[in-house]
Amino acid sequence: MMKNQGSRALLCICITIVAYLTFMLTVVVGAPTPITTRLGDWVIEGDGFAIYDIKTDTQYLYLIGSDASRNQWRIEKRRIADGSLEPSFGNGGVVLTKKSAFGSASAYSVEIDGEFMYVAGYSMGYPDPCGRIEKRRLTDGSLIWSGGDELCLKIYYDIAIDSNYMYVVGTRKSGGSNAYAIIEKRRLSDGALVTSFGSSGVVEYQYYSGYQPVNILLGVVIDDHYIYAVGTTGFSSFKYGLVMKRDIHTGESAGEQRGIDLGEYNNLIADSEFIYVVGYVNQGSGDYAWAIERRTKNLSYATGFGQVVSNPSSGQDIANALLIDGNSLYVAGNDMGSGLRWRIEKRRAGDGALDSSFGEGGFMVIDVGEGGGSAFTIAKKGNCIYVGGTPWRAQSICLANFIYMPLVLRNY
Ligand SMILES: [Ca+2]
Repeated sequence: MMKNQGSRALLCICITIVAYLTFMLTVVVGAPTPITTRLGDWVIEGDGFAIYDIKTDTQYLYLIGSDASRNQWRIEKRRIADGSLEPSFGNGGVVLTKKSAFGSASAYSVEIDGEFMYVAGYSMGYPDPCGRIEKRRLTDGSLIWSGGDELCLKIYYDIAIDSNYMYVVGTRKSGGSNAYAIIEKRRLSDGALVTSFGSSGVVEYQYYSGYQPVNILLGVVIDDHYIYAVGTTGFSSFKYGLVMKRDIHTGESAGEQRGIDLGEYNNLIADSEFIYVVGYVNQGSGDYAWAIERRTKNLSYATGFGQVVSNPSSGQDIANALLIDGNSLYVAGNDMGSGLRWRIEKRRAGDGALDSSFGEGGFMVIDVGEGGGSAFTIAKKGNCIYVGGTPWRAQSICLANFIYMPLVLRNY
């Protein structure tokens, strides 16, 4: 009996001490310390013209875009830890594709699976561009196959993959203009078109027609049943954002929205319930503002927030890319205020409000030097995000996180 009473007394003392410590720590720490943001451990710059997409796996970043001369693709594999090139990939960490004989060339989008990368873009032909897709091995960058647009009329802007297929979006030229928005479904194994989709593997879409129409898809995501793609439709002097939903097997339309605002949609992501779309809305008089939209999978504006407009300057501010992480959205683009600079915003996915714990009240502006530039892609791994754009530059931005300790104690 005495022994049990002694244990109980000890237990009581222990509980009291833990409770006291918890109380003291809560008092000392106060409200949870806001997450603070710092520039990450490394920045790389200067090797090419533009980085248009970055993907991550456990240890590496894969960066794609155009080389300094802007007439061939540049693909890099870098270590996440320090940003250094991985020497076993390509030539010292870099793959440069064959130069275009007719002008510009650029890779715009990359997707990776456990073993391969799938890169989409174009290489200028004569007189029109040739859409191009390459499948390469992640370990060494070796080419498995390349293919795409044999007729040389297309530009591919974005690519999504599932376990067997790729879905590539872009535009087909006609009469010198970006006349048709396109979606192609191809096999990952050999790049062949899947003929049961659309017309022999291709969906072509034209809302505005006539003299020099613009119909382009710039971003694509998929779920198990549908393809969601965004872009623009109109003419060069007035363009409207375009959102399309298509059956993933047949390519048949399952919905469509043409934005109420003048502007363009540049990219999108999806979670289980919503799609999130970014681009710009044209405010008139040369003033563009970021547009960040949340739509249901029926493409209508979601309740909570449908559209947020962010206008950091009176110039042409454009949002280019985004990612979702838990309940947060990170959006990357440019800020035309006092020159062209990268801008990154962190917003709450539920209501679209800026998350004031990030950067300067919810956003960061990065001066990328003379000549300026824009952020075109954003990826995340652990507590760091990786942003790439023009000029050729990849920047790590890390969240120094002091929030966990008091929260863990409060859970007790
Ligand atoms: Ca503006």
